[in-house]
Amino acid sequence: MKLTRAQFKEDFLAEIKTLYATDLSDTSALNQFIALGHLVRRYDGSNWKQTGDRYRQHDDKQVYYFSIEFLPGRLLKSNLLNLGLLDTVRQGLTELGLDFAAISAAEPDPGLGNGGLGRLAACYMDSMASLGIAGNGNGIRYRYGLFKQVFMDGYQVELPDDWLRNGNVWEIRRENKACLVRFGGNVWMQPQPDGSLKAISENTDDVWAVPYDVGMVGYHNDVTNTLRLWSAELPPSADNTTFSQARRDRIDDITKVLYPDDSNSEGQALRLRQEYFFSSAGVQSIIRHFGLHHQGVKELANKIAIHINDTHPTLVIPEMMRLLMDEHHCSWEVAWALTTQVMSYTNHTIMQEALETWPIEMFKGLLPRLYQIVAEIDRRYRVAKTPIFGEELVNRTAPLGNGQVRMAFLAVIGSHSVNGVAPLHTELLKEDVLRDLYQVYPERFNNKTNGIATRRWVQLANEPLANLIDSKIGSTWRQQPNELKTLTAYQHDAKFLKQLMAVKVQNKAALAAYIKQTLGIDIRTDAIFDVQIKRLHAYKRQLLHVFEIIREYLAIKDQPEAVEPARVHIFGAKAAPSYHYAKSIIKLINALADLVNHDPAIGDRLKVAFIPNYGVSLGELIIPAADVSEQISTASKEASGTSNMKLMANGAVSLATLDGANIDIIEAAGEANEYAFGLTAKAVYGYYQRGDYQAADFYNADPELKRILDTLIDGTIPGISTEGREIYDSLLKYNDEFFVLADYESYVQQQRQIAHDYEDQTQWQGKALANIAASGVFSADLAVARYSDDIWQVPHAKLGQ
Ligand code: Z2T
Repeated sequence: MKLTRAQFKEDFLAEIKTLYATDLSDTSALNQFIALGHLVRRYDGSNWKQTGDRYRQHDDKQVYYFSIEFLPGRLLKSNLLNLGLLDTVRQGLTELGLDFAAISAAEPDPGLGNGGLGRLAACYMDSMASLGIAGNGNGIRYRYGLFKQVFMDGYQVELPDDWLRNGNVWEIRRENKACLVRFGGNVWMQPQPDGSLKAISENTDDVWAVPYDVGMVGYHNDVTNTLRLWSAELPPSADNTTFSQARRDRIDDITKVLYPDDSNSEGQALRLRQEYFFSSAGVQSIIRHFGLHHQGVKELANKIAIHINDTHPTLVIPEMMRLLMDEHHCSWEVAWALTTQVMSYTNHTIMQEALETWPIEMFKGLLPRLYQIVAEIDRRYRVAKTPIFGEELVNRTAPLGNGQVRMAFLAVIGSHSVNGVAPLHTELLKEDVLRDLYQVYPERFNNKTNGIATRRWVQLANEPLANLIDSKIGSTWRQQPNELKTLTAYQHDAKFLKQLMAVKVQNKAALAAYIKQTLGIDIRTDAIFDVQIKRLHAYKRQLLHVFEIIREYLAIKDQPEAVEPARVHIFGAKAAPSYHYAKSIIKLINALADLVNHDPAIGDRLKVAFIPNYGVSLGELIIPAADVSEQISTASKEASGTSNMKLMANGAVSLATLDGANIDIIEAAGEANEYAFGLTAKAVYGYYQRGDYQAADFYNADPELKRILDTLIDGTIPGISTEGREIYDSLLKYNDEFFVLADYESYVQQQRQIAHDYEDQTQWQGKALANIAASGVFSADLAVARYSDDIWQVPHAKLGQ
């Protein structure tokens, strides 16, 4: 939109006056942020309304992206950017003597997700709006986001994330769009005059679902879509006498806090309540909105696509069946045909412990009507498929089995599409986790490689790089990410590579300042910034990275005179509060950091910085400063990864196993520009099949590795007597479930190569450039366009090839 600086300043000062009834000089950065937020809302208000009006007028097919997590990050800068107001506002504020960076840092970062899955949902919301797709998000407005992580004595301590303390400027509470979600009670089938049966629910525990809408602003296209987050409240009619305190608490608890588990399912009833709560409220509001503009239900599948982001929203399937049958008088057959045409499902992991199942007894008690419907889906599936595939396969794949409701199977059976998030992952779904269902529904399986919001992760997070790119290839890459490819023309342009290096050093200085301020560690900007940022998980193998640090430490101690480039190892990682082993690794890293950072013999040649409370905002600071991107999961375990893509787009080279999207990154940027190592997924599966992995063999065969492992238990690293032993035992006594020892040698070899290659900065920056240039293919815009074409069948803005 058009806005002069003078007009903006006038608007801003008026907003401050209205909101705070005081002078600008008397307001905090938070006050200023809130005033700016209000202003942005006002500037965007007509776009948001008109987008909804236009969708209604044109009767556009709507996509609903259901996700139990959304990690949008701070919205001020990205909304300003997308509205075309960033420079005007930044300059205007500067002219008012204000600090724009401090104001945007005052915005709380909504931590409504654990990691990749939640961030992916947010990237896709951005792309849907930017491609003009009628895309809506549907999720939960958690009162508390993912815990805030602090370290005490090197241990992780979790503090509540009270992110709504000062309200949320971006949301609109729409109680007029609220609906009731029913739990528990009992169901009986009431005979109807026409001879049919109607399900009647009684004595239910009713919860009032209130939506809070947040605008998702498209990039320079006047589109603002809606992310709808549901909050659980007491139904308005309920007074103190009819609702016990226990029942009030039960309602309050539903949307109180995000479960802090990444790739793990705890199986608690409250989580099932959360899942049904936002699935039911979402489907009810979709059907209500649809009903306003359409006569029959027949059009439903032409006008609505519902996407199930992992299994958490799978209950949308039986919930839609319930609504169509119980409230809109559809037959089972009609309801089922519509439901399966509407639904599509993305799987995000092959880790067995993350596959959701619910005990039938729990499910039945909490959701009696839904249970009847799931049981009928199960019955019909068995009847239809047993003659073709036999009883055994059908038993293995039916929605009900072993006393459990199996959510992934229900999701596949109730959808027309199921996708993995990288080619290897999709192949493993077909061969392993979902192989039996792949026999039944081969045509439903497809791959959609993940993507990232390049505008947030490069344009906003790394403005110096974005400007440098503009100076060479113009600025249309911001909408046409494939144009980044043309940067390869500068692969051997020494002047350009120097500029690229200067950008990196500038970003490193910003991160170094933060590390100095928060951790008190001095780091050199000419050091290799070796970065691993992701949830703490055994399969992600932060431990392998630790072994490299110990190796470097011992090498300097052994040979103080050897010259190697300085290194900084940077970690960001939260551990699930109940994940004991992950917490031990955190303690190990912090203890090692203590040892290394304070050893005078080491000086500034090696530093370890474990930055607490990693999340979207810290990612925006760390990623632009990275030289090396550690993507070192055991091959086959990381479905895709997305930090790998963000780091690549910012010119880090990948030190990577052949896992998830690493494989595709290596192919896109060229092998010569990455550092691949380790067992292939095939080799890992080979070990499983033969059952002949012997971790101790690697320990015994390699004296350097043995010495490193021994530091865990011999007192070399102070303060880890319990954790060191536990980790040591996980490798040798329990045979190293994630093949850390098997991959050690090839990993270290690549680390040595990196140290060597980094010395030649021209060559090194050439690799960085190759990564930036190849990163366009991992843009979320392209990923969302593929979902739109292949799965949702909705139109979108054109993207060049
Ligand atoms: C999650 O972030 C991911 C998978 C999950 O499986 C759960 C969560 Cl919270 C249930 C991650 C994958 O681990 C990662 O490889 C992938 O890139 C990301 O989802 C987005 O697809």
